[in-house]
Amino acid sequence: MNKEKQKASDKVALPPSPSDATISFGSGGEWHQAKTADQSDLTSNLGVPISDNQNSLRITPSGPTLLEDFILREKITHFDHERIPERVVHARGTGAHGYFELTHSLQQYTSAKVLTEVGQQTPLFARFSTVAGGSGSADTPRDARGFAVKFYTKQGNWDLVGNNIPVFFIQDAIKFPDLVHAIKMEPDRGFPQAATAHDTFWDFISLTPEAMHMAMWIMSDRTLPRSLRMMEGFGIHSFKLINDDHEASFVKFHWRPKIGMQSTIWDETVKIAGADPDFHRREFFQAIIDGDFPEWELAVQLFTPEQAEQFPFDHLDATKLIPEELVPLLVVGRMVLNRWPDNFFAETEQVAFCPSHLVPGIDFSNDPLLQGRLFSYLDTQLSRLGSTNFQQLPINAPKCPYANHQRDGHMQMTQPTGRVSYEPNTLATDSPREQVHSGFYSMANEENGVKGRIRAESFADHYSQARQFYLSQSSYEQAHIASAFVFELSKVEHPHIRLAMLAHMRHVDEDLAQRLATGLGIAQLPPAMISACTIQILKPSPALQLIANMKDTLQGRAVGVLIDHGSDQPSIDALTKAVIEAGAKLKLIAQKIGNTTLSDGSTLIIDAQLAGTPSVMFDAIVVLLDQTSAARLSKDAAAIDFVRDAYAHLKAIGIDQGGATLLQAAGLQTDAGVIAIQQLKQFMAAAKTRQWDREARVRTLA
Ligand code: HDE
Repeated sequence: MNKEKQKASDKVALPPSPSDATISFGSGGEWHQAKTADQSDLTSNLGVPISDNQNSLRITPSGPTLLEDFILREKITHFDHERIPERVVHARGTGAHGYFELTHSLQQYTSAKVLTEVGQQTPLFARFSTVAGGSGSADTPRDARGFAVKFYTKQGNWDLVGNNIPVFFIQDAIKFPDLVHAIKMEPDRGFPQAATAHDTFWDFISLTPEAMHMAMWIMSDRTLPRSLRMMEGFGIHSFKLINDDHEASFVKFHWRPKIGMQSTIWDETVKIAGADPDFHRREFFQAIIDGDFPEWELAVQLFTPEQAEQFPFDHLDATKLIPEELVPLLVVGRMVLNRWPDNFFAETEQVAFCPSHLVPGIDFSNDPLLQGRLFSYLDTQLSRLGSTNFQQLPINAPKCPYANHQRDGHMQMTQPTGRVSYEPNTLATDSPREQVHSGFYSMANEENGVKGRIRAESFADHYSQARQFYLSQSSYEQAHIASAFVFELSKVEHPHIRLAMLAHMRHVDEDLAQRLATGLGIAQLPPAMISACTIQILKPSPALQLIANMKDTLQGRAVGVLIDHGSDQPSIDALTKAVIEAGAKLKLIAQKIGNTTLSDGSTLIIDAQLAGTPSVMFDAIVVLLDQTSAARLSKDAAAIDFVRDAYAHLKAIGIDQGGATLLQAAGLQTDAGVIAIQQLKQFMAAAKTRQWDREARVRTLA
């Protein structure tokens, strides 16, 4: 660049944003923003007004930038430190504010006001997450989902930090770092991201018999939720409830989605990850913004220590669940999420959940996994948020009064007054004191016996509930589980790992083991793994199924309608009305966004472009085209994929004659789920579910 040219370019300031109406140009190409009445002055962090936020301080247009420019340095330094360490696990997440309303008092069991004051609304913040991926990973890998709720109760914060699966991989906290290292990207190559389909994960699982029950759950469609508001949540561990008389009972917590559970299927999930990596986050955001508030029931399973003695498993073992048929669920309240955070970082990122955050009337059990978690979360917050004062961040601070003598530390935000910072004292009679009667009470347990690194014998049964889970599933779900195992183990490079998994599966179900062997091209099953105890024959539990427990509703779901110029206006009208009445959303898709002219000459605004909106984004589709458009779209791969995928993903497809032409061009047969749109009622009924019977015709399952 010659000197003349360089000088000219030095003078060119950044172009103004076209959307910003307040921008005006000064002489010589510089520009400044004229302030409107509702804008405040731009200042440094110390309140110094800033006159130029576009140019750094330099000597001559072609000279160096000066170190003296404290405005530049402050801005860049702050920017350099914008990121905090992401969560070691559960890094990818999304959260929302809401409330919990108690509908049934547990007064008999607990003194916790949040569980005894019927009608009381307790504010809360909930965060949902995947476990394995980094914070920038896609929303829809096959993974357990975190389900963490922070209740800001009158008696302090209570964090119920659970998952969408009622059991866990391991029994003792000391194994957690190994599990997580095995699941995450392999350390030498830095992949795969957010996936269990790799050697280190299955190597670890194959050497960890206690993980077999969880392995069945994660290979099921439970790990492919259709929406965050369509999944269950579980506290997993047993906790204790303690009443006013200091009597204890055990409790397990369950969240049940109001609109029921729904899952995607694997091929669809993989395609969603490409089409919209923010699929869950976006859908959740939109539901809240639209006032379609996600809602769950909170239910409890209550049981006495004496009842627990009779269970055919140890409830302190987090790899076990208590079947609902054994201890029924009692619904005690509901959670409604009705406010999106103002700022993702300040709230969703900085929220710090700790299972050790309990309130009076609730206590821990001796579950060794829970016991380890009581240490881990506080410790990890110190590393992530940098200071013991993370509790003072608005999202973490209690909403009830709080006071103590803890002082100072990094980033202390409070400014206590007075000379007393200890207790007891005589110098400040109004300083905080213990609450002997209403304060947190730890259950007076008698513990005696030998100290050691102990695994209880009652924890030795690793296969009975894994078997019960598998045998409780419908044939479609069993086929999905078997196919997921085959998919994952086919990605494993070491054959001995596959064989070890088959050796475990023989205890779950011989037929399942054989299906996996066939799917993996293994001619002969290996001998079964040695089991530390006799495997029990437990009754199947229908409550563990997904399909049978889906609700007969289209609420919260989405119907995609492919139209074009000339599409039939009365059909679109009738369909729109029916979908909205059913509590679902309807999206119009066409080759181009903008306006489309319909059969009657009226125009409609298109919601989304066909090439960028595959049918995986919807629960059911409709194709309404005149014959000219149908002929044109029959030559468009995006349109062919739209219907082919919907068909392969077992969705209801509504068609008119043009739709039928497109289906024919895609080589699809009609079946009970392909419905003429004149039969609107029939289509709406089919849209609520998947066409399970179609599956055997469209895909080879294990
Ligand atoms: Fe966590 N887990 N975990 N975990 N976990 C974390 O805490 C840990 C476990 C769960 O949205 C970390 O703040 C140990 C079971 C959720 O912010 C960390 C053990 C369950 C979230 C941690 C477990 C969970 C976490 C990472 C074995 C289901 C996300 C960042 C003893 C009941 C919460 C953080 C959010 C997060 C440790 C096992 C659920 C490192 C040591 C079992 C939902 O502290």
